[in-house]
Amino acid sequence: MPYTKNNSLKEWVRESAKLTQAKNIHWCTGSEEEYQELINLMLKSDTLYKLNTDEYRDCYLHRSDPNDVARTEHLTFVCSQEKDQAGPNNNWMAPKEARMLSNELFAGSMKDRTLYVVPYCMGPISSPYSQLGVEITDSPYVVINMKIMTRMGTQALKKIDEGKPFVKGLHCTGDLSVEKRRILHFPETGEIHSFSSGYGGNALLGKKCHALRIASWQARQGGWLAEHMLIVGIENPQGEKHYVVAAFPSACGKTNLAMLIPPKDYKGWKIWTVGDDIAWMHVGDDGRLYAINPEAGFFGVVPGTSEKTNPNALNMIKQDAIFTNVALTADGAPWWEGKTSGTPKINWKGEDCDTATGPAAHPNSRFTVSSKNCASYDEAAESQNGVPISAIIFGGRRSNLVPLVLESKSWEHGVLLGATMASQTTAAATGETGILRNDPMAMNPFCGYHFGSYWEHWVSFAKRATHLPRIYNVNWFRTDENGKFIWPGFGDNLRVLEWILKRVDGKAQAKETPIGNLPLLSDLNLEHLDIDKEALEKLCSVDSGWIEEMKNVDSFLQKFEPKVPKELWQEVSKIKDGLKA
Ligand code: OXD
Ligand code: MN
Repeated sequence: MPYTKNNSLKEWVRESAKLTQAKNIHWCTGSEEEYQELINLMLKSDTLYKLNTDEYRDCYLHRSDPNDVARTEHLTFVCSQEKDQAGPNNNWMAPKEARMLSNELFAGSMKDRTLYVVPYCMGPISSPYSQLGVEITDSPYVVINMKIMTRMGTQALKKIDEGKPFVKGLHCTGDLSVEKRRILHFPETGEIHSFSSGYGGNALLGKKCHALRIASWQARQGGWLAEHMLIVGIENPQGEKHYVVAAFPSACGKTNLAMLIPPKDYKGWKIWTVGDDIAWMHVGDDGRLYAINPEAGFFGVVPGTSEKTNPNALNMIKQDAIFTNVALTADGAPWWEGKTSGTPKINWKGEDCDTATGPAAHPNSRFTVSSKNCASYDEAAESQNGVPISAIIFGGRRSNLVPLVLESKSWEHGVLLGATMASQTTAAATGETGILRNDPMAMNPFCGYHFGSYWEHWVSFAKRATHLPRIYNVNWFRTDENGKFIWPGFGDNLRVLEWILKRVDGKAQAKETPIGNLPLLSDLNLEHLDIDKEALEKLCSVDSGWIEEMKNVDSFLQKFEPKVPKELWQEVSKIKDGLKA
């Protein structure tokens, strides 16, 4: 065992090796040589394939077990001391019972396998807002992905050796059976136990398990926010730059929005990408909210990525990327639905492709790539203090009712907008897709505690910060009577962001309505946009369905009583009164 001054780490690695009966222990350094050695090991064992090197430099494909391709929310538990703390939004298991089950599952589970110790840092290595963790895993796939997604290895271990606290994550691939699969979180002690899945959201423990479920719990204690949000900088031709954060449920376009290419008529505008999935926000000395991205890479959904939807992503995955569950062309290039070149020959399961029997690439196939590969990467992603936030955006996938953009009237009203978000389900989690479900702040699968207390925490920022950002709700997904999207989306979403920033700077008007402030079409830049003005008018007005919607809001919030903050009920009453009037 290498020298680590941290006795708690030493002891935990020793205990875990004993429990799992691992054959070897490998302490990860995070070096390039180590990455290459693990790649070679996986190539040899046929768990990784090298892609066409002319088009894709140093890129690889991994295929998952077909029943392990997405997050499994029904097998994910928050094991807090009190059931009530986990809330109705989480599955709960008593910590004692969870530890007993975990001991049974992990006993002897790494026999004949190497146990990798993966020290990592979430956030810039020297930032006071970053956090450390160590993942123990038997999966080389997890190690190479953690190397891309986090600041992994010696640099993180050095901080842990200095005595800094760290989250302990124990992961084992097991036999990948769903019966034995459990993703257990112990928020009070900062521990995660994940068994029988190799899928990113279940197995790369720095991501959803640490940076959202455990971190959201810690953020409540520490007076900060851990959110499922992208962070993007928008610079106008005058050189003025604003950062916004935006929460959307999984697979609803966060990656596309984080690195969008401005439309052709937006000459001189620039987009800067800080993060595409998670934001940790704190109040700065000046009373503003600042955000850091705890991650160092993107674990993005591949299908749909094209020259039209996300040219930056299309380019950034042409080198040093790991693909999971995409299809292959005859010449060994990756292929996915939405890719405009090539033809699939082998599907994501490794079988001859027959698109009549299903998609060639899995709908939740992914790329893993360093943030620095992205042409719009912002150096500010390394800033120790993070970036100042001018607006917070919530958005869901709603085919009707919810307008293109809505501005909240106050912080509390904005928290209600986030708390009552709903969205159609996607392939990022197992289960039926396209079902409308409530997804407050896009945190339904990720908030590590009771939503009532979480909203109370959000509301409390009205007292913690003097210069809070304005809150907005957007919906790119409204469809017309033929089921066609009304708003073009992708790069054109900058038109909506521009309106938001004009509002922030006091340079645009708004229509005040009971549900919030809506844009005047004259304030939206619609030049060169081929869009039906009548449909757009509808998209920017109050739909008659809102009276019914407020009944749904009511019954949804009731589920979290008695912990719903009174401020949210007051906002509900104001909207209902306004709609009646
Ligand atoms: C993700 C997710 O992988 O939200 O980011 O599922
Ligand atoms: Mn996500």
